[in-house]
Amino acid sequence: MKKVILSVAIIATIGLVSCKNEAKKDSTKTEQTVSKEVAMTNATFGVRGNCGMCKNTIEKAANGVDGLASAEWDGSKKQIKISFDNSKTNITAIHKAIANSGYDTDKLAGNDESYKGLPGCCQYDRAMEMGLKEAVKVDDHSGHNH
Ligand SMILES: [Cu+2]
Repeated sequence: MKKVILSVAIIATIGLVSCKNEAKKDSTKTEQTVSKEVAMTNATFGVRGNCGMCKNTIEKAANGVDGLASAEWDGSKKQIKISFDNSKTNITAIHKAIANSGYDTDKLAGNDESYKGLPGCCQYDRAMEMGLKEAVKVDDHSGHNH
């Protein structure tokens, strides 16, 4: 009976050691990813839009640009945060890709045909403010108590 307990303990120890080794490998991987990201150019600019579907369309358009690392549109600030490899693309190409999908950026007007093809809820107000410093509440009508 003691032998059984002992061998279980040994197996458990081996298991722990191998887990530790795996963890070490993982941290090396993470460091490599971080050093890659350092070479990326980050930018933020205004993009008009309404909802989660707009977010998908805008981010998909930006991500379609070769050299784009990440794109995140903030619906409450009406702006996009991007990260890209500036040896492969530039900020103007990203503005163009978003405008082609029908969305206005703070530099380029969205393509009219694409805008008309957007679902009704996504046909945003083309005069709305974008690139806001303070987040505005989206689709929230509970704050009308003044
Ligand atoms: Cu939408």
